[in-house]
Amino acid sequence: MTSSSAASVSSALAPYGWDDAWAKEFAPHSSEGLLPGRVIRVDRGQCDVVTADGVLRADTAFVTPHDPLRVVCTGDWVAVEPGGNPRYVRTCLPRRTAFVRSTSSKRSEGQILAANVDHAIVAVSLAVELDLGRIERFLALAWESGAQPVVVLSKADLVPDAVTRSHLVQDVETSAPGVPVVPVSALGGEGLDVVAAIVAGGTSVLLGQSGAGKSTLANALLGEDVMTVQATRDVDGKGRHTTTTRNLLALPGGGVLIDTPGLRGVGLWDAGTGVGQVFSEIEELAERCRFHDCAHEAEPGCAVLAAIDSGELPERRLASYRKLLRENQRIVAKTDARLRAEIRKDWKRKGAIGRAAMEAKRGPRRRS
Ligand SMILES: Nc1nc2c(ncn2[C@@H]2O[C@H](COP(=O)(O)OP(=O)(O)OP(=O)(O)O)[C@@H](O)[C@H]2O)c(=O)[nH]1
Ligand SMILES: [Mg+2]
Ligand SMILES: [Zn+2]
Repeated sequence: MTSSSAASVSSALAPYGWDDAWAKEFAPHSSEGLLPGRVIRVDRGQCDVVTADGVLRADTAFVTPHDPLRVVCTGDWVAVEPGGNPRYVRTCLPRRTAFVRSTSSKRSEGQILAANVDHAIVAVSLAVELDLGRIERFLALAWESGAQPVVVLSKADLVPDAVTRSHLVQDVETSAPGVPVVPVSALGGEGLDVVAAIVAGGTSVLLGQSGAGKSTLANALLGEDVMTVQATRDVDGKGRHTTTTRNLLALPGGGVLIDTPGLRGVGLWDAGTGVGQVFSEIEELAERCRFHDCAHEAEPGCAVLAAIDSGELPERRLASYRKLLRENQRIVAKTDARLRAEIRKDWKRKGAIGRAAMEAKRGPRRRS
């Protein structure tokens, strides 16, 4: 039996998230003699791919065309050549989900930060003042990725006062409908069990600013110091951009974790749906406005303004919603609609397959 037999592939790669659906997706490449593997790190045109034959270094020139969103990324499932110098990645399997932000460059290209993730964990340090607008921005991209967003409020040991802490958690919860908000101390151990339970299922990516404690949390979940950690700067508490590559790690308790370098900022990239999900309570209120095209400015019968008046909806939320909608419209106007649609097709496909399966069960619905 060769090491590329189905059984050995599955036992070697299952800890990295390999399942029947990936096996099926990979089947045509298997008959070409290629090896399946998951990208655990990418740097400068090369990547490390975990396969049934161990971790192989491979060149991505074959699958890296001009489109930055097609670039092989940590978390991708790929088909690699069994040998060769250099050895090449030949194909990247269609993504189920992908976390994309726009680069800070003027051209606002999309940049993919992680592929095939089930949970997008936004790490926010409790050691510095909360920036709810930034959390909302991260969450818009997280929802848009197709993954379930989670907020981890890190360094909870630095806020020992229970009342203060619960106010902070509440503020974030108000800004994150439908998102679990978990205070965690990687050093003290608090909340780690909750995060461990979340990450045990599927693939999770840790995102956030430098110094938020992502790698410290990754090490705590791994039970050993794999990732390098560095103290934040004394002057302003900012991180030192310690982690420089995106690293995929298999967790001892099951599940896969991607640790990423700290982000200075995240720009929205075609995240209209995500913005709607971050502000779902406003979109629900808007359905009750008297006019269906209500701009919630001064219209009579506006349910959104009424909710602000009654104190149910913080005014900051509406302002933030508007700001992110405007930013998203600017980005969408600048990028090529056809390209966006084509890229989306890949990672929305999983959802489409799920829907098709459901329809097959229920019987087809009337076509419009
Ligand atoms: N008090 C306390 N400090 C923590 C905790 N988690 C992380 N830190 C500290 O925060 C600093 C930065 O931690 P890192 O894990 O390197 O942060 P990071 O988010 O990975 O940073 P980058 O790799 O630069 O993006 C280190 O000094 C950690 O010891 C925590 O739970 N409590
Ligand atoms: Mg780090
Ligand atoms: Zn209104």
